[in-house]
Amino acid sequence: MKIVVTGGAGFIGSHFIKYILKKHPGYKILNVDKLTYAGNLENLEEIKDNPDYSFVKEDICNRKTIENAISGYDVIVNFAAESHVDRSINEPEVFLKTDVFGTFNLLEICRTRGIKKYIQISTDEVYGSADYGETFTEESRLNPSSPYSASKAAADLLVLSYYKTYKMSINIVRSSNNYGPNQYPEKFIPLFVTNAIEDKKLPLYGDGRNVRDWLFVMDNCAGIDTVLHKGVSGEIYNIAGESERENIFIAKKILKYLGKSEELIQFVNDRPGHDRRYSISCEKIKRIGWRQKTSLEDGLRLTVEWYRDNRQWWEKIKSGEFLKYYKTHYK
Ligand code: NAD
Ligand code: TDX
Repeated sequence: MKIVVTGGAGFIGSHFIKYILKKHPGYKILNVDKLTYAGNLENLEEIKDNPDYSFVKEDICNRKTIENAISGYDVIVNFAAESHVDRSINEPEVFLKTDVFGTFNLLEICRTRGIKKYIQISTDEVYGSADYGETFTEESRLNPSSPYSASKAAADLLVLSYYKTYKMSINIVRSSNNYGPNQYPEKFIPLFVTNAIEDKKLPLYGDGRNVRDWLFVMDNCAGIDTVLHKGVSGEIYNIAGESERENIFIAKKILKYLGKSEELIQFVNDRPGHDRRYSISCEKIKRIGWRQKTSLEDGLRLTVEWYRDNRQWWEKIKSGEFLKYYKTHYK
């Protein structure tokens, strides 16, 4: 199989590329990534010379170059997105461009160039906040809260329209919150782990009791691989971590693993429109063979150890673009 992965230099995309090359020897992967602040070729260092892997630096909004590069490929798996909710609140425009128009562009490329299959990497955030006791299935209504999740929901609807109108073979994968090595340290877990290592405060939004469902990144990659090979065209598949925890629980766990004081936790102003809880059912993807392998306990410990042992990876990031952004918006 010849797979185009867009956004493959980011957190989940880079793990997916490494996962596929290992699991399916002989598969070819072309990574198309604009290398925004979140794209990092260091994430792919170990496979950069693999003859089955190639890379093109390009924006998914630019049709021409991508059309030429992807000739002969079977499938596009679209990870490329602006992915951070807080940034979407401060600077929403680029979310519309990449997450909506970029998706449209890739769909048009598939339609006009006869690419056999398109997989959209979406998110549980498109369902919006779940009440306590409520769990969303793939049939639940879309009710996004932030410009980020609204742009992802818009993209999902476009993808579904290409299935209905043009009979294109598509799938949509909606996963819960991923965590693991190589996640950009603006997201909750890597921000809190790296701040704790540096003895900096951990800024916990609101009352710290918002609930997220944590999924180890490799389990998500395995789920996407399952959909790639066994997904029924036109279908949406949720991938859940089945590990819902309040943010304060995760913060305390991180501090415990690192042997740091809970006094590092600092309650700060809440995120506007902050979804209280995410909860999705993953019974449908289980029916086509996926099972989670890594418990939150094991995954979180491994993740904390990775950040402790790979300071060179995140120190560069935290002193560069990230610091500039943080100073503009938070100080
Ligand atoms: P990330 O921000 O780490 O990586 C995004 C990648 O996309 C980067 O390499 C970036 O350079 C690239 N990119 C951004 N704009 C681009 C453009 N216009 N053209 C080409 N490349 C572009 O994101 P992530 O956390 O790895 O998320 C990947 C996908 O998974 C996203 O679509 C996101 O919505 C979805 N998702 C993420 C999570 C999560 O917890 N991280 C959960 C559910 C779904
Ligand atoms: O500094 C922080 N303090 C804090 O309390 C940050 C960055 C976050 N939080 C809270 C907000 C959320 O309740 O932690 C929780 C997780 O926050 P994020 O890591 O920003 O993730 P979230 O907003 O849940 O969105 C993530 O999951 C779904 C990803 O960023 C999305 O790309 C994905 O679609």
